[in-house]
Amino acid sequence: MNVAEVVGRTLAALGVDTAFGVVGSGNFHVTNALVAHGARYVAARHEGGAATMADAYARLSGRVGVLSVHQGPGLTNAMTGIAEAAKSRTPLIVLAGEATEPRSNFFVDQAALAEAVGAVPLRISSAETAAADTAEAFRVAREGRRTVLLNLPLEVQGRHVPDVPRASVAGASVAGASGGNGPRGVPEAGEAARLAEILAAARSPVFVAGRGAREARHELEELAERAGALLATSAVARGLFRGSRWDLDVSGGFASPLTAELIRDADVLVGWGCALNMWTMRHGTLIGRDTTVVQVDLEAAALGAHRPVHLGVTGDVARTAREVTRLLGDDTRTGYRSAALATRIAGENRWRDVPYTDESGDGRIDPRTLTIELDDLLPAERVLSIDSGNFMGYPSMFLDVPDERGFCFTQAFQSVGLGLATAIGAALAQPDRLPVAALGDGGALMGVAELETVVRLGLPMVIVVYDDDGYGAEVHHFGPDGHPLDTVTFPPVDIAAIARGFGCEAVTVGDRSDLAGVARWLDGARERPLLIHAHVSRARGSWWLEEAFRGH
Ligand SMILES: Cc1ncc(C[n+]2csc(CCOP(=O)(O)OP(=O)(O)O)c2C)c(N)n1
Ligand SMILES: [Mg+2]
Repeated sequence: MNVAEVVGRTLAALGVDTAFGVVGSGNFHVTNALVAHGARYVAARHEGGAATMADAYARLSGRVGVLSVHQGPGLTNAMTGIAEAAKSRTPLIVLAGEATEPRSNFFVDQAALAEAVGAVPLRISSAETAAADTAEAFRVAREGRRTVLLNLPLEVQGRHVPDVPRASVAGASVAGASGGNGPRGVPEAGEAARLAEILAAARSPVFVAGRGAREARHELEELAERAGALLATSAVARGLFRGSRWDLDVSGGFASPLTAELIRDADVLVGWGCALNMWTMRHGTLIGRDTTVVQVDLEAAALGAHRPVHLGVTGDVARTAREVTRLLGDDTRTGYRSAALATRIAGENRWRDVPYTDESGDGRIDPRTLTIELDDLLPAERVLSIDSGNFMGYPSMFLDVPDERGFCFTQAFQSVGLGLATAIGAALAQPDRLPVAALGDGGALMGVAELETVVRLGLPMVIVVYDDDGYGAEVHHFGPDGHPLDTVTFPPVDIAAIARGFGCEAVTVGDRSDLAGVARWLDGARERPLLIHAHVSRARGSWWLEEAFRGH
């Protein structure tokens, strides 16, 4: 057995069940070894797509993701997706062939590339250490929640490895591959006691749960019940409290007027595994002047990193919530939870409950109307993935999701073009749900190669393209000041025809009645993916866009 085979075998033994990539000579053998030992390999059409598929798959399956790329350009093509994964602390292993000879065309400093985007560079250094190096990469990815570049030098890959007993390949157990977020941090007693005191005295507490709280719904709901707290999430944790009467949905730029009002009126705001960054807190405007702000995070360095907090608690979210619940005792406080407020939340909290004037006309549908109609048409058991752009607030907030595994938001790097690949990874991680991708025309055309992947995999996906013939984000940002817009506007493209060329079904939507074609597809066998090419009204920018540009 050679080194490449040992790497593939070791990862499969550690529980890796799916790998994404584009195969060239430098990752051919390692990819085949993964397959030979039971993993599924998903071929993408561009490494950028493959990286984001692996990222989304990891996020929605709770497993360590694996990406396999050729040395040099295979890796550079994947860099945007790797940066997104690294910023999101996705446990991901990037297997890359590596040309170590500087005269090679494929040579580039791969370790430096990884470091530049916050990924951890590691290398298979010898035949003797191949299994241990691989297990270490897996450990760093899973336990440290890091994106790891595991370089496979070409001259090492083919070396013979004296047979390694199977038991020694794994530095971690197979079951660990589907485990949670890694080490479980116990909060320091004084910090937990202080948080209990603050909550015991709170009149209107709100919890905001972020990525680090996605495994802790139960614990947070119990504590919120004792404290009388309302529940919100950051965008990446959207859906976590779905079904609760006290669920406010997303805090931040996407928050509905009622959600924003209730968060602003909180006397205590607790961020759980949540950065409390400019997005989630709308540049701080969601924090009232007298609000006591608390942050709970596994990593001490995260506390107060984005804004000052009155109390920082270093600890695992579930553990900390359990401990604070115990300290609060059996009393249940009313806090923020009045019957009148429950009625308001039920009737006013969703964006679709907010009245608006439909601006459809001249062959263009109002994106709000389009999305509300789709919310009614599409089955509730869905997994929703969103690209970046002016349009993104509409699907993010008007399309409901069943829970936090029904929403995939690859926006830490704010890159356009990741949406379709995100939807593919999400679909494979949640195969029992209808995958829905929401894209702008810019993002759709940037990532269009992966339509072939959707068709080839037989995914029953609905792809909604909000087409305004341009980069709406830029048009609405610069247009009002009279700047020329020729660099950000484009002639119409028949995206429906392009989709049919790839083997999708497609409907073109210019007004509400065209959505009958969507209903027909849903009632049919759904054998081919459906692309909905919607010409959307473009007279104004979306409500959250101005917010976004304040962060530039
Ligand atoms: C990779 C990348 N390139 C450029 C940008 C800058 N950018 C932000 S939004 C946007 C427009 C995207 O257009 P589209 O997908 O059609 O969405 P729209 O804004 O029109 O709704 C661009 C180019 C970016 N964020 N990421
Ligand atoms: Mg556009």
